[in-house]
Amino acid sequence: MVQVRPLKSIWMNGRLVPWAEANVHVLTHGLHYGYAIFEGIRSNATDSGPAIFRLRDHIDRFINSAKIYRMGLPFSREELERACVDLVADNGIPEVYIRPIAYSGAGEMGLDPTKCGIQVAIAAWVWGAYLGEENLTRGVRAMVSSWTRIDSRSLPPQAKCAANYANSGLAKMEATAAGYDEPILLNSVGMVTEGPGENVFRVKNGVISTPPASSGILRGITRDSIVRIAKDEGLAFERSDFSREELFTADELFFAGTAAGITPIREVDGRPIGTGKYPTTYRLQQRYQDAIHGRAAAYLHWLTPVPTSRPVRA
Ligand code: PPE
Repeated sequence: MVQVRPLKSIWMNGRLVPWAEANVHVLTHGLHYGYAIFEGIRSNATDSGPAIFRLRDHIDRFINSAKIYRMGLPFSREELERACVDLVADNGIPEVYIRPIAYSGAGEMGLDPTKCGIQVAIAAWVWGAYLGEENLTRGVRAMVSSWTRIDSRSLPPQAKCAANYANSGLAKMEATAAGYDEPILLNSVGMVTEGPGENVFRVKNGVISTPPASSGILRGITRDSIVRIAKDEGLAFERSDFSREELFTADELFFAGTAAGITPIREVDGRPIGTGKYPTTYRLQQRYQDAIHGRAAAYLHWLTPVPTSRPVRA
């Protein structure tokens, strides 16, 4: 958990407002019923200034989440993209986590959100490694959760809806209360899905695998980037379901997400994973770092530069 340090501004419904003024009413509909969709994006420092990683893909996913929830977004894709760029530029810090959120606003209570206006806000803050800086090399200790991951029949996991994170939160609290760093959730037929805020990857006999979208996961943009990088590196990759015991017998396991980056998993349910060395994980981690920091020509098209008129602080 990281204390959020206030920055300068937050984008709310079309304009930048001072950080302290970006408030909502306690009767905000989305707060009561979880009717909010959001994104998590990162801006990173590169040699030619700050750049937002895969902005278009994140905004596209945001728009898809809105579609799934019948939310009419009052802003276009281009307006939302520009808002993210303006927000990073205005706050003057190159390395920030960007959080667009759309939610049903105050006005009517009751379960039908279509009577409430849709509000859109975008905030940014400084967020280091989600699962701990030291765990980027050491790896986290995970446990398989007793909570079943939500699925498309109840809460569609492919929509990044706030309500999904109540399920994630139950699993996360269970894991931390039991002395672990992070849970891994299984679906209703017992196959591995994902972490509470990251996708899961396995390496076995030189083959990298990750559960398919049909297992009931968020289609991660980091996940997609890893698939592309693995291909480019000539590594064998497949989308395939795997079970709990296949976690235990993996050579390497790792979590992947915008906030978490690529974080090795060193233990599951008290069983050490592989030999405790993560050559494939580190190799992907290195290439991913190169990609997000503009050091890999092949992935420069994933970056949206943020124009800065003034010197920026790291
Ligand atoms: N699964 C879930 C459930 C998930 O929340 C995320 C992102 C991912 C997979 C990975 O998706 P992507 O970031 O596109 O590679 N989780 C966000 C953190 C949520 C939080 O606020 O906590 C994130 O990484 O931004």
